[in-house]
Amino acid sequence: MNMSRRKFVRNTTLGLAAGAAASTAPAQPSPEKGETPLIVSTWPFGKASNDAALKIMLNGGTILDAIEQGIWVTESDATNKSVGLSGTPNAAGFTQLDSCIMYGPGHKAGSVAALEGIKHPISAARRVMEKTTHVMLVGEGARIFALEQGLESVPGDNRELYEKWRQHEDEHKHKPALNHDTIALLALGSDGTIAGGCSTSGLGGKLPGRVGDSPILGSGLYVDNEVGAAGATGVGENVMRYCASFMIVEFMRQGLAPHEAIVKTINRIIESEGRNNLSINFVALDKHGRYGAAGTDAGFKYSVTTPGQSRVLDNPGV
Ligand code: SD4
Repeated sequence: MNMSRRKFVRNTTLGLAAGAAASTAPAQPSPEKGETPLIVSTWPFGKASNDAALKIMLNGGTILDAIEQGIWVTESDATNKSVGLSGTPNAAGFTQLDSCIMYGPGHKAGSVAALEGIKHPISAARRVMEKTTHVMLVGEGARIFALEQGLESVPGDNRELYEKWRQHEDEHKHKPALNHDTIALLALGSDGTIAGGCSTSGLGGKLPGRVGDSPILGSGLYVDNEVGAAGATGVGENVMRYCASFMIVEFMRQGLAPHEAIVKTINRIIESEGRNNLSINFVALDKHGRYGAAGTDAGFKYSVTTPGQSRVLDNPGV
């Protein structure tokens, strides 16, 4: 395809999608004009990670450094009870972490699950991708690998935090969004490269060994360099049974704008489940620099950052 035709196709696609998105999601900001780098992440706490990631990219760092070090910010935040070692422990009183990273070129990925005592699971996931021939390591094997890689480790458990969580367990059960908040962070570089990362301590009080959607490629995160990327937050069991991030990217491949692709995916899951109290929320961006988000949790918010602005946006709903 020559340059002018490519431009025409792109502009036409943007125009059609912009119109359709506006009719289904009035709260959604109109698609940006492809400003890059573009970073989109889940929840308001994602903004600090986005800002760190953008800084790295603007200073000539790689998109993978941006993803990894951006997520470090949230993993290091001791006030965050759902990402990193400060995350709410499992039913045995230990915080087990799930994380993955995907790099568009070459469709590369690394992942760790049920990882204990490692400060930056996103770094463990990146090392799996870059230093091994495997894609996913779990449990003690993942921990030993991370230690061998020289990653920072922290001993001990979070029993005190677990006891506090137990006292409010019922309340959390009725408000699932309070119970868990993963960071899924997606980036589009100015050269068209797409990458993403995901990190979480998962559901508070989960059974030891329980793995959620976040480290499962295609569920908590999916990247396709020709199309875009999507990431999830919410009840992993309701995401991973549908490969929801993969589904969103595939709908974008068919021509839907990110928000439309998310809404279509959520509605398919709602229809299949016969209920909408699923606590499933997604962010997505595409190759053109458009982004979107939506979820079943009214309180879900997301963060969008470009060189022009960095902001937290409301869930436009489904
Ligand atoms: C999980 N999806 O472990 C994660 C938790 C989460 O917002 O995203 N919370 O199921």
